[in-house]
Formats: sequence, structure tokens, C-alpha cells
Amino acid sequence: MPTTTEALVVESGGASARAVEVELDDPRPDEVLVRTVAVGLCHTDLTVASGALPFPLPGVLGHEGAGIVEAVGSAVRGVSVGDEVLTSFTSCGDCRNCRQGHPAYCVQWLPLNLLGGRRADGSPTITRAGEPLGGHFFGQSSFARHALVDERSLVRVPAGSPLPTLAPLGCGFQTGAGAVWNALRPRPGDAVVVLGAGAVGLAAVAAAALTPATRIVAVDRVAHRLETARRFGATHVVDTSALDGDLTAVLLDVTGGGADGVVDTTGVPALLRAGVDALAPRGTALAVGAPPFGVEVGVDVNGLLPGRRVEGITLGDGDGATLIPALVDLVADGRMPLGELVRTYSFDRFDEAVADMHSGATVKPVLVP
Ligand code: CXF
Ligand code: ZN
Repeated sequence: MPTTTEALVVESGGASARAVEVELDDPRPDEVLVRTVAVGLCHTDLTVASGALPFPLPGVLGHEGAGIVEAVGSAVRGVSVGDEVLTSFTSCGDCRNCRQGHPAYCVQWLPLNLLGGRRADGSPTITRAGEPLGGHFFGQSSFARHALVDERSLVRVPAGSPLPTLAPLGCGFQTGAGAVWNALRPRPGDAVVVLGAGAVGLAAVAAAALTPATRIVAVDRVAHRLETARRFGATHVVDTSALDGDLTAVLLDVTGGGADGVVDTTGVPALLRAGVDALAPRGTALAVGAPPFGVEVGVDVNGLLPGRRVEGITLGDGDGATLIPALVDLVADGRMPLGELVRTYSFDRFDEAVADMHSGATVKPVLVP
């Protein structure tokens, strides 16, 4: 029997999300029905809701879910009814990148997570009055009281976990932490620069603080975010709203001659360029934040020759089975105070959550049904 539930539906590009009754399909053998307890709001949800990406609307977004398992498909082995879970991204499990432990680079990643709106076989997971809605967003579409989730999107967490704090591990927090741990892998004495002190950037700062990097520089234009960055372990902060001179020169100075690693969470071309230009020889700049499709950044080719790299990374190159559980433990032990970034909003305060994210008043809004 299909599950009737309430979901936040975006009717068309630029519209808000309104709670309406929908039906979820029965779980397929590899799917799980999850009762949502909390779900984070990420810029990718807003980009899709604005109509800037070709996701089928009307549809249901949401990809940082946390909740309780209510039913499992016949082939599901990893979770049981009653388990607490986080919901992250899905992947095919079968391509070379999935098999090599890099599901964020699944060759089917875009259709399965971001653009398709349906299962891989084309069937809809959510309907309204019999009409298909865009669903299966990141294998979940969790802006709803219940979500039908791909087993491959799920991560089990210990009973009694603080689900509203942990929900953003599914995307934003693992994106920042994974960038530092999986891609930069700071060595003793490294200087790491994090451009943008939002949810992704602050997770990157907290992750860098658990490495032997000795200089951690946070860059933002909002003073209270930079204060948070300091509490999370930044040794230096740069406030671009009060910048005296050019950012590259300031970064070269505060890093003591050049950054070994740069994490650009902003997607602002001029900031990524400044970060690349501030790299030390053999340094790596990571493009993490996504600008609109088609945006380009120039690089000085001769500047790259001394072993400098520019790399893109999605979702921290995380493998749900290892990165998220480690973050759960570090949050529980108080070594990554990511809960400080979270403020909860009931579903009917969706617009307020969006406004607070845009203004910077809340770093990470988390919706609760
Ligand atoms: C996104 C970032 C932009 C590319 C797709 C994945 N991560 C999560 O929202
Ligand atoms: Zn996201």
C-alpha cells in the first residue's frame, strides 16, 4: 500500500515550497521508508527550486535527511525498522568509480541524484493525486514527513543520536570535512585556506583543526562567521568586507608565503582565482562551491608548473560507510562542534529558513516536520 504523507512541494522554478499531501510508492527491494525527524537546507536545494537546474517540477527536494526507519525492502540488509539513519546521496554501486570506493563520482551521479527526478528505471517515487512529481532527489526527496530512500543513500547512526545536528552530515558537513581529509590531507606544518565560512567552510575549518596543519585561514565577509571559524580552530581570519589590498597578497602574507591547500566553498570565480594565485609550489586548490553552469576561471599556466594543482571535488569524495560515521563520532565526542551552526525551523517556516540562510543569520537551517 502506498504511504500517504505530507511533503514540501515546489510547483515551478522560483516558487516557494508548500506542504501538500502526496503518496510514496511502496519500497522496492533496495529501498527504505524513513520517517523524517530533521532535514537540512542546502544551497543545492535552493538552486534547483529557483529553476536554475533542469530537475522536473513540481517536485520534492531535500537531501540532508535524518529519521527513523519505518519499513525496509526485501533485499535491504544494512538497516532494520526502528533504526536511526541519515540520508545522503545515492550512486549506482556498479561503475568503476563506485567499485573503487568513490561513489560521489558515480558515472550515473547526475541523473540518479540531481536531475532525473525518478528512479534509474524511470519510475516515479512520489505522486500527487495520481500524477507523478519530481522525486528521488539524492535518492530521497526528504522535505517530507516520510521519504522513500535508496539503500545506498542511507547511513545508520547510533540510537539516541542528535538527528537535527547530524542531518547536514549528509551533504554540507561531509563536503567540507571530506575536502580536507580526503583531498588535501594536510601534512605537518601545512597552511590551509578556506574561502567562505558557511556550513561547508566551517566544517572544513573544524576538520583542518584535527590535522597537523599549523595555519588555518578562514576568509569570509561576515564577521560573526569568522568568529565561529576562530572557535572552530582557524588561526587567522580575513574579512573581505574590510580588505586592505588584494586578497592574493593578503593570503600570501598570512600563510607565510603560500597556501599548501585552498578550499573554495564559495563558487565565486574571483575568489577561486585568488586562492589559486596564493598557492605555494605543490599546493592544491579545491573547487567545492558550484557557480552556475558554464562559469569559467582563468589560470596562469606558468604558475601551475611548480606542481600546483586545481581540482574539483563533490561531497568530500565521501564514501557513506566511512566518512559520515567518523563525523558522527567526532561530533558526539565534542571534537567537531557542528551543532552550533544549526537552527531548527518547522516545515511551515520554510521561507524564513531560506531568508536566514541567505542573510547569514543562520549558517545551517534544519527543517523539522
Ligand atoms: C552539490 C554541489 C554541486 C554539484 C552537485 C552536488 N552538492 C550538494 O549539494
Ligand atoms: Zn547539498
